[in-house]
Amino acid sequence: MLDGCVSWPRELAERYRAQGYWRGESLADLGREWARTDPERVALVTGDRRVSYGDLDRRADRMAAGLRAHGIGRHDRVVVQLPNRVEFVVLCLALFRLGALPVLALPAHRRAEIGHLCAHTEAVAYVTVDQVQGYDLRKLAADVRAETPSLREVFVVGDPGEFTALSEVDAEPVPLPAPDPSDVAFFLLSGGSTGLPKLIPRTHDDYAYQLRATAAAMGFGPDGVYLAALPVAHNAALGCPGVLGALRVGATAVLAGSPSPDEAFRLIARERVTLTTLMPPFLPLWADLAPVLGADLSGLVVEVGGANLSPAVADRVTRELGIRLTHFFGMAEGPICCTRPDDPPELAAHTQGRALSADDEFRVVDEDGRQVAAGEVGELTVRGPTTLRGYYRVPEYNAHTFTPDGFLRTGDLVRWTPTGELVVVGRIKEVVNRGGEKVPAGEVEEHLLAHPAVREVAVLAVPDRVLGEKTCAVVVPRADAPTLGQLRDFLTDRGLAAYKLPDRLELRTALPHTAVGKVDKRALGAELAG
Ligand code: J2J
Repeated sequence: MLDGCVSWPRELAERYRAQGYWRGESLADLGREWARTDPERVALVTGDRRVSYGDLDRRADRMAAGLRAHGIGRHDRVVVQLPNRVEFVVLCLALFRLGALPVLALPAHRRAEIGHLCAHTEAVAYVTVDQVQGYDLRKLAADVRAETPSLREVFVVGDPGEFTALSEVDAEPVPLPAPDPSDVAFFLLSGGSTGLPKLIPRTHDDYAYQLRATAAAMGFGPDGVYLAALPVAHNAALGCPGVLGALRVGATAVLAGSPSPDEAFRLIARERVTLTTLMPPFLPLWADLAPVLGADLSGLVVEVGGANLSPAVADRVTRELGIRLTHFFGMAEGPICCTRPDDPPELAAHTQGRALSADDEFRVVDEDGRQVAAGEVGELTVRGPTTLRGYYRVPEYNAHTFTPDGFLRTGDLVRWTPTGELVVVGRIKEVVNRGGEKVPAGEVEEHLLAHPAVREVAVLAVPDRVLGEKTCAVVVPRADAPTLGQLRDFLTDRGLAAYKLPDRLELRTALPHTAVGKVDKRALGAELAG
C-alpha cells in the first residue's frame, strides 16, 4: 500500500477476501467490458451530449497515455477539482488506469483548501476549470504552484491561459500495467475533522465493493439511470452507487449542474432517471415545485442523507410525490447504513437503516470507550471492509481517531433499534452540518484567530429552519469589534471556501470554559439556541 496509508491487518483482509467482498476488482476497468460488448451503450449524459461506453473507454485510454507523456505515473497524486462534467469521469478513469491517484477536491474549494491538498499530498498536478461564476481558478493555480514545489503541471478545462488545456492531454493509447487492487485508487476528503482537511485513501478493492453493494441495495442494474445532482467529487454521488457504480453495472449516469428543481426535473423526465441522491434541504423544495412545474417523480428512488432528515418531510415526499425514499448514513471514510427501496416508508422516515456489509462491525461506546447497553446512545465506532484504517500522512491524528483495535471513531452519536436499524441522534465532533455541507469548526476558528480584531473565538452550529444548522462565530474582540461582513471578507481573502464562512456573528466579553479550560461549546450552543 502507498506509503503514508494504513493497511488492514492481514487476518481481516483475508476474511474480506474469503467472504467475497474484495474480489481483486480494479477501478481502472470500470466500463471496459461494456465498451467491448456494447460500445454504443450510453454511459454519460450532460446537456445535449451523450457519451457511449466505447467513446468513454477510448478517451480514458488516450488521456492516460497523454498524462503519461507529461510524466505522470503510478502513485503520483493529482488534485482534481472539476464540476459534474464528462471530463471529470474521463480524467478519473485515466488516472486509475495509470495507477496515479486522484485527490478529489470539491468545486467550492478555494486557495486555502487547494493549497493544503497540493502541499500535503505533494501533488504533481492540479486539474481545474478556467473559471466559475467570475472566479478565476487559473489565478488560484498560479498562486498554489508558486508555493508548492512538487506541483509541475496544471491542466485546465476551458481556456488554459498560461497552463495546458486538458483537451490537449491526448496520445495514442499505450499498454499500461494493471494497478494492484489492494492498493489506494484515490483520495476522498473527510467532512469532519479537527484542523486541516484530512484525506481518506480508498482502495480499488474496497470501493469496488461499495459500488457493488450499494447498487445491489438500491436494486440498480444495467437498465438504471442515475442522476448526479450533487457534486460527483462527493462520495454520495460518486460511489453509492453513483456515477462510478453506474459505469460498473453498464447503466447511464446523467451529470447535472445542481439539484435545482428546474434542471433536475427536466433531466429526470427526458432521461427517465431511476435513481438520484439529495441532501435533506432539497426535499421540501422538490415537493413545493413538482406540482408547479408539472413534474412526475413517482417511482423515482431518492437516496437522502448527509444530515438530519425530518420525518415529516420524508413522509411528505413519499405521499405527495410518490418518491421511494431511502435514507443513507454515509461517510467518505467508508461506513454506510441505509434503508432499502422496498422497506416500509416509516423506516426511511425514522432511521438510517441497516449496515451495508454483514462484516461491518459497529460498536456504540460511552466517553470512556466502553460499549453501552443495547439500544442506548453513544458514539458510533466502526471497522469493516469499506472503512479506512487511517487517514493519509497524519499518524498522530490517527492515534486518537482510531481505537487500538482499529475502529474509526465517527464522532456521531447514535443508537440501534431492536430490529437493527441505525438512528443518528447527535454529534460530538466539532463540525457544523449545513444541510449536508460540513464546516470544520476548528479550521474556521484558526483562520479567524488571525484577524487582528479577534482575541478569542468559538465556531459552532446554531439551528436553521432550512439547512438544519448554520455557522455562528462567537468572538471576543480586541479593542474594535469586527462586523460579520469584515470577518467574511477576511476569510474570503485568506482563500477559504464560501460555504465555510460564518452565517452569524455574536460578540462576547468572554467565552465560557469547562473545568479543564476548554471553551464550553455546549453551554454556548444552549445559550445561542435559547
Ligand atoms: C445525520 N447525519 C448524517 C444522516 C451522514 C452517503 C450519504 C452521505 C454521505 C456524507 C456519504 C447522515 N443523518 N443520514 O458519504 O456516502 C453526517 C454524519 C457523518 C457525516 C459524514 C454517503 N448521513 N451524516 O454525508 O463524509 O455526521 O458523507 O459522520 O460528507 O455526515 O459526512 P460525509
